[in-house]
Amino acid sequence: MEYGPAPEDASAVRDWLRERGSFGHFIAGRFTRPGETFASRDPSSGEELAQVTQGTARDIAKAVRAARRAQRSWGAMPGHDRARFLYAIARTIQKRERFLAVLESLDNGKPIRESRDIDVPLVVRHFYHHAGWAELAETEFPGHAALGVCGQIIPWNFPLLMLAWKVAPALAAGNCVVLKPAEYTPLTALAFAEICAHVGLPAGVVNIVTGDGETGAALVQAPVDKIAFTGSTEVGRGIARATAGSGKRLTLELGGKSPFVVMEDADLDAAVEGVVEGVWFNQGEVCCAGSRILVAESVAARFEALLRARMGKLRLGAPLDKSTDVGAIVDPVQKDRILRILDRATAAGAELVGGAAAPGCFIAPGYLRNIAPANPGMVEEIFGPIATLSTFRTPDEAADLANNTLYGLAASVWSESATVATDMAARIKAGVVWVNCANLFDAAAPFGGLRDSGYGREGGREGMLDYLAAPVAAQRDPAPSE
Ligand code: TXE
Repeated sequence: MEYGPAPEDASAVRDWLRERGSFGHFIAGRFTRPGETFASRDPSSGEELAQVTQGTARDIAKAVRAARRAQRSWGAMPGHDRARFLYAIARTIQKRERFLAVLESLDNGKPIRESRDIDVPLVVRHFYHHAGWAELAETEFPGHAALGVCGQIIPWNFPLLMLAWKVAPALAAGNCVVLKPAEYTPLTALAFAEICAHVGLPAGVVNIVTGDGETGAALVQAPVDKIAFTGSTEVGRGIARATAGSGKRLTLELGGKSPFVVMEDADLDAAVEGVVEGVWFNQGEVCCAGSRILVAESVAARFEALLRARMGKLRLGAPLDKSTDVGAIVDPVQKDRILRILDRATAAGAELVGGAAAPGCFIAPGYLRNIAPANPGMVEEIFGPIATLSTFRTPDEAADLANNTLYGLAASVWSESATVATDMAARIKAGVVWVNCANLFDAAAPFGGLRDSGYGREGGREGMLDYLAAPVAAQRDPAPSE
């Protein structure tokens, strides 16, 4: 298979951007005229890609009204008719896979191999999967109704995939949406808006309003029936406070500091490959990154030697270069944030191996060793290509260290013994635990966190239930005689 975009793919994206130049919002099935705009840039070069409109509270109100109008007929439509639109969206994305992958890598900085082989195929899979749920809506969820209008706020690390995780189940369940993409990466959401128009999705079912945190805050305040948020724990907490007592349904997918536990009997070569996928994938900008590596002391020296050798082979480079393993950090602000945490971690005594900053938005993969449990590098979500490496002597100690965090999003356990692996997996408090793998996702497998990592699930049946109101009978308290 030939990797990397052919030159004409990148030029098709550049032509598309040049033709549009400046984007308005997508409301009621059409693009509005651009208002006050800001630039979306290629983080690897700093080049401006397009101007995008900063959404105001009025824009949000207009989008919510459009969604409300559309929801009456969308929610009343038989599930198999809604499914036809979801299938059409999936097929169109599939046809435009290369275009969307290049656009995503330009806007976000991620390697083209990842956007093309992971992000966009998972997006397609998500829409196909939820077309299936739409087909089955009446039989699988009898008596359930759509919630109504859902406000959705997404981050910049997997822009189109996070859109798919939110939009597909909402639509399958009969809701209409107002989605706000992250300010660093709005472009694939705007391309998605064109796809909605192209497949003839009824006007107002999907509305996209671009902008920053202020636009997001306006959406949280708007008269919607649900807010679905993925982003930082700090903003998530603020949204929980802002929606408390409002009757709005809320799901939050927040940060993580997930343990990556290498037991004494693990296949160390496989575990090292797991680190590449679990920590250095997507520049480490992954909420469920297995960023705290905990390794059995008896094999730690061998594991670290293998890890260091593998790390040295990773290629830091231009996102559109087919041989790049680690691309650009999404924005200079995020790069500074990562470097500040690393400074505090080393000032507190940790030793940084690799992890050098390079000009532009680049940081080489690395890890922190000799790191104390209370070191900021061990406690805070770094959200960059830097892991921590520490050791344990017994499985009890491993479980204690794994759970020594306020987060609870994911974990990864490595062992050649099914018993050892599943015993450890059961002791870790996390929404998902992978055994002998890391960062594997599927549309049918619900994903979501515990504790400070948030609540609610995305994907599969549980994900659908988070976009449906319980049947009226189930909402009633049973009478004492029942
Ligand atoms: O996130 P924000 P930032 C973590 C990660 C990262 C840190 C900061 O540790 O380093 O957060 O990233 C919108 N009301 N994650 O500052 O601000 C914002 O416009 C409503 C983990 O970029 O949370 C964007 O669309 N919305 C994470 C989205 O929230 C608001 C992914 C996320 O941005 C808002 C991203 C407000 N008051 C960052 N303020 C994950 N779980 O995957 C901002 N937003």
